[in-house]
Amino acid sequence: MKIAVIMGSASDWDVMAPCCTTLDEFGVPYEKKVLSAHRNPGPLADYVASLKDKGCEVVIAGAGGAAHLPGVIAAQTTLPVIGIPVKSKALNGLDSLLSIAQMPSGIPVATMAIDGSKNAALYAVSILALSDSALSQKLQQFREEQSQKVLNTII
Ligand code: RP5
Repeated sequence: MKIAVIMGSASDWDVMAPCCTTLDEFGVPYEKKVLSAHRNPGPLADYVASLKDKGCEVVIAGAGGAAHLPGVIAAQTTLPVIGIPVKSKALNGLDSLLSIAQMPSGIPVATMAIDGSKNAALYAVSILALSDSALSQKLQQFREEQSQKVLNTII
């Protein structure tokens, strides 16, 4: 697998599903896991430690509320980590967004939009495409098709 998709709770799945669908569309092998930074700190650490040996090159992590999951993962690996702030009930995801975006200097997390899991997949694909010319061509084709859809829109 090339990408680990980690979410803090099964309740995040509806938001994370478009990420997995997009990775499927690009044919990128990934593994998805539910692991909470605060409920499963030990198993999370073990899983993060196992990623490089499995061939993982990018981690995508979605969490809501006090969304420390992406930062906790980034603290334990030099793999690039992409964070998805999941919309929360209490604060509509502003808490998740700020928790993920405001990482202290030294441990970066690339932060997507609230519920922006499709873009997380596309960003991960663009990282992998740097060293995979077939994937790079697929990404270019995706962009061209997306552009054409807009140009073909009749209102
Ligand atoms: C976070 O708390 C999860 O990522 C989820 O977005 C939120 C609520 O989790 P549950 O209480 O539904 O398990 O850790």
